[in-house]
Amino acid sequence: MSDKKSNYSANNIQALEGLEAVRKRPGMYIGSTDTKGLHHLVWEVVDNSIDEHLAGHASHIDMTIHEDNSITVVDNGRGIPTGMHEKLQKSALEVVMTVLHAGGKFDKDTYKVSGGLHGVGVSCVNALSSYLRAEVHREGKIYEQTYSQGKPQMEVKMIGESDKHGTTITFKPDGEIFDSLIYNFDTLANRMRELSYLNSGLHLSLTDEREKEEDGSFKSTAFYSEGGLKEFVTYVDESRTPLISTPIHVTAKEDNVEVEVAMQYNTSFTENIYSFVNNINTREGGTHVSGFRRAVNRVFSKYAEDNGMFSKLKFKVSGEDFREGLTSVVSVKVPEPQFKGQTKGELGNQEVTGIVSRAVGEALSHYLEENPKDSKRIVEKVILAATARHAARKAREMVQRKNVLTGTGLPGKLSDCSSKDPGESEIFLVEGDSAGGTAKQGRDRAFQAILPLRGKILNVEKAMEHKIYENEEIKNLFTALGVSIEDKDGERVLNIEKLRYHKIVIMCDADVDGSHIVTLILTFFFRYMKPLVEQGFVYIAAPPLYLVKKGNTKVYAWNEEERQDIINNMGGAEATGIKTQRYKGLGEMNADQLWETTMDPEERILRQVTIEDSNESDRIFSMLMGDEVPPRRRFIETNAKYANIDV
Ligand code: 0RA
Repeated sequence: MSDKKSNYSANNIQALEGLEAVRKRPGMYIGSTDTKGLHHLVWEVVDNSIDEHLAGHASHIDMTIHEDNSITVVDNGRGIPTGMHEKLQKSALEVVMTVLHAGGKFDKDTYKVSGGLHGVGVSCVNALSSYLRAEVHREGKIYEQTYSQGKPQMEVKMIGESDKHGTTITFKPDGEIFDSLIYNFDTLANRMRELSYLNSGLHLSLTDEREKEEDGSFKSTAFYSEGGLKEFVTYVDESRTPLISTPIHVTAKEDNVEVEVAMQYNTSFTENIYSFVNNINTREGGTHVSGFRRAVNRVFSKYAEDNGMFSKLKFKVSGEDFREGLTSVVSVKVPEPQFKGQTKGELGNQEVTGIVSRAVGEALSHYLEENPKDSKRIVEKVILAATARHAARKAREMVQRKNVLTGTGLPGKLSDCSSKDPGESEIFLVEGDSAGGTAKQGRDRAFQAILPLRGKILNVEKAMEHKIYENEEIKNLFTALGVSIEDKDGERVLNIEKLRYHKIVIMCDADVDGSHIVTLILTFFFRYMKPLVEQGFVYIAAPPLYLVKKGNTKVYAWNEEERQDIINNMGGAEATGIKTQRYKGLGEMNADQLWETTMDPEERILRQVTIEDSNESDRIFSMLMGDEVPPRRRFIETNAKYANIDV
């Protein structure tokens, strides 16, 4: 067997299960069969290619979306082994592609790091594809095998000679399994950009054969980062004003755990931590994030105390104050990660806390010693944060105490529903008092509450925290919803135990001003009530744009295409007694119309707000609502053709 010399032998593969299990319960292996699951297939393949990069063998990963929504991933790694697997008497390639859990994760020594959350192997992708073709360039030869629903359609075949090495996988997701088969360019591109920052030195490209540019070439994009996470923080902080000249960058390795951290202070008031374990975003943080925070608190406290910088303060500086306006990316590579938490998005390995804390602590201490000017700036900002937090807390307590004193504490502007069951209750946040009045008449008061909001609510991206709690509209929101912010070990947490409605519906005009107001409200939810968004309680109402009338027949249309269809169905051109009314605002509808089209659960369209990609959402919010104008203009120019920004 020709694989003898390499450190891998085909026999290391442990045969586990057949692929029928995957087709029977796909959700168990890839999470879901919606578009999320569809995209998951791509990352399963790419994970393997990245592992080749981490093992020092691959420098390029090129992805193509074909016209029929099949995907090709090409890497220049070692190539999947093709030698004979003695126990199974099959080519290793066939074993990797058709036996569950076999792909790449045979034994711990073959790979330093293997995909954490994904890591179910390319065989899963094979099982869930109507067609898959693997091409391997290895040891001077080209090999091929094709499959259908995971079953080989031929023996592994040698089809030519090659002086290259690597693996090419083409697959078409199975329509019997997935609800949607359409790939989203931006979803793939965003993750590839992230992967390029997380794996410096790796070239990634994406080509979309479904779309042509003006010059006739296919739409495509490429990512490459030399500076890694240092460039990542600069990218996510594009719209914020930096406080220090360059990001602080930490790299270290201890006990086979690799640590890379980059941090930048900016003039904003929010903390942004992006954390990753083996390239996978850990949304719920975990031991690596704890280690990072511990080091930041420890080192900055000591530095400020040693230099007498906190001596005049009348209150304690909390951990949160050290991280206000801090954007950081914490990435660790751990050989055997353990994930826990609701969505398995939290790292559990205890040993990692100390390793990250030591690495970051040491690097930060050095940094503070060597950069006295920047260090002083940071500490001054921390003192400002502590002072502001002190003021915010007082403002918050005032608001919350007042509610207790005035009995129910519900805002006067709220027209509440009769039901007290949050599960069936809805609240409509309506732009302006007049539309609020119409909504109040039109609603079903049994389960629908109305809270009118004054025109443009405060832009929280630009305001100091205590100003936010003093704002009338925002106070009303907190009390109407029944949620409050509490201090827990010096951290702010949103208490939603007493949430009064499980549907919070933002209802604004379908015009430019209306979408601006939606964005302002969403920014507020994203920054101050994120758990409500994460748990799926926030929705956007979609009022119709047109009413088409012919005699006594009235039909609503939500876009131009629908309007045309309706007109055609009514028997032709507008000129024959058919009339179209364009609704510019909610105010132009009467109560019955608003109920029929926008509020009636049987008829209405609600868009649920989800945080598909938390990092990208954060960047977009800070760009749309923050200080810096050029990135905002660029964003609006490039996205102008999409009328709605779907968060
Ligand atoms: C099994 C073993 C080795 C590599 C791979 C699988 C592998 C899988 C994929 C999937 C896409 N690209 C890939 N590249 C490699 C180790 C090979 C060795 O030790 O020579």
